[in-house]
Amino acid sequence: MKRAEIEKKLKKELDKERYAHTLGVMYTAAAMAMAHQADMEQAMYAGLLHDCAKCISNHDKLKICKKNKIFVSPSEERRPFLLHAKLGAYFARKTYGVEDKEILHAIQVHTTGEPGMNTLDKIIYIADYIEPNRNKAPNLEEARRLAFEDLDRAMLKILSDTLNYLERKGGEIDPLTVETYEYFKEVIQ
Ligand code: DGI
Ligand code: FE
Ligand code: FE
Repeated sequence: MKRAEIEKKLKKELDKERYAHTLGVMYTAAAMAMAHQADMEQAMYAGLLHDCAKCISNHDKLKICKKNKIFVSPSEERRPFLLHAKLGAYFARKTYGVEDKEILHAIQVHTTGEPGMNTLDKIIYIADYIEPNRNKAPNLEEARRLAFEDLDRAMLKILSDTLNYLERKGGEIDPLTVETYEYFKEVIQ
């Protein structure tokens, strides 16, 4: 599907704020791709589709995974919202016709991250956090600056702030989020 077609369909699938966020991530990812010599088209498709499964109910998320034999980890079973990343990759392929494995992977890991993430994965993870409609996270200014200077340092900053936030609010932390944080700590040393 062409990007314009996908945009039209997503506008119906997502609520207003989520759609605005989606466009914000798409254009932020495009700018980051320019800054880091990455593929701009891939960044735009991944940004546009990263939250395509966000507005499905938790009940339906689990149902769709079981029906299609998509693996659900114990952590995802307890917090089905995490599945919107995995399901996003699934629908990007099934419904929106994306075959590019790198785009699908960037969508798949956009919420927890993953050790060994590649440049496109990092761009989407970071763009999701810093796009212009976001305004609640602490240290956004620093994350926004790092995003265009050093992807690994931006990842570490965002992961560390996310873990702090989850600890404060008592949210259960997915093992993958911690592993990703440990990975970037190693990378930077
Ligand atoms: O879908 P978005 O809201 O655009 O962004 P996202 O997919 O990165 O999800 C953001 C939320 O996910 C944010 O509130 C932090 C939360 N999150 C990230 N890793 C974990 C997590 N929540 C829990 N409970 N456990 C995690 O490991
Ligand atoms: Fe998301
Ligand atoms: Fe998002």
